Amino acid sequence: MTDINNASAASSLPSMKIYDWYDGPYPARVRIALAEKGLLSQVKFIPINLWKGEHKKPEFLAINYSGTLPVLALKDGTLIAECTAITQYLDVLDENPVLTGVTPVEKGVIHMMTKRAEIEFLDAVSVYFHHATAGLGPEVELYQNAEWGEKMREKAIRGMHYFDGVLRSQPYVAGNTFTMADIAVTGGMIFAALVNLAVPDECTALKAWYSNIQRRPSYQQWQALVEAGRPVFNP
Ligand code: GTS
Repeated sequence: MTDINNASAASSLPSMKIYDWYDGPYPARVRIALAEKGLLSQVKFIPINLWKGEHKKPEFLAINYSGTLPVLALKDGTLIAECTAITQYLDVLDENPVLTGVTPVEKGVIHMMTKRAEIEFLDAVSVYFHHATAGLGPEVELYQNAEWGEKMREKAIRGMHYFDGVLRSQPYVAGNTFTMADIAVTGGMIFAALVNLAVPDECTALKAWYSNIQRRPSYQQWQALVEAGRPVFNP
């Protein structure tokens, strides 16, 4: 039987499109946020093939000047890029923010830790991937600086140690509850696994925290979406 209250709540939500790539670590941040908010069914995902460099083509640059995924497109034509901005938008849609904080202090700390997760960890892994490995391949990686990439690999490992230290004294990255900052560190862990950047053995608090995160329904829904989105190759 249809739950009338839920049906009307769902129909009052904007219909959304998200340009992303099925197993991308940054796209994972938004997909996990959508799952946490129970909004996955409100979104149509439009695949932009990173490996073919579709994100650097003029058609996509017109959608996001930065040439990165994900991008949220609303029915009225508004385009929102940047995982943090997209998550902030999604979190307040139902006037029940559970990921980005309610009080001024919560909002400030969560934003700080999210940014720190990007600067010290996730973005560093990304630069390592694009500069010190084959990255997306020679057709897409038009400029590489391996030395810079290696420096960013070291930075990412330092970032793992930093978050390990944070998680030794509190259960989640921004304090006592799961927030957008945990999702940002999760993006770093997903990217690190993709590029075989191992978490140092001594980072036991980070590893324990990640095991917890991987048990959350939102992470498991993300994994299921990755499997469902994996392109089928016909040899
Ligand atoms: N600051 C951006 C954000 O937070 O959204 C970074 C986004 C980003 O780098 N996205 C990756 C990308 O577009 C997607 S993925 O690597 O996680 O799949 N990378 C392509 C490139 O050429 O940098």
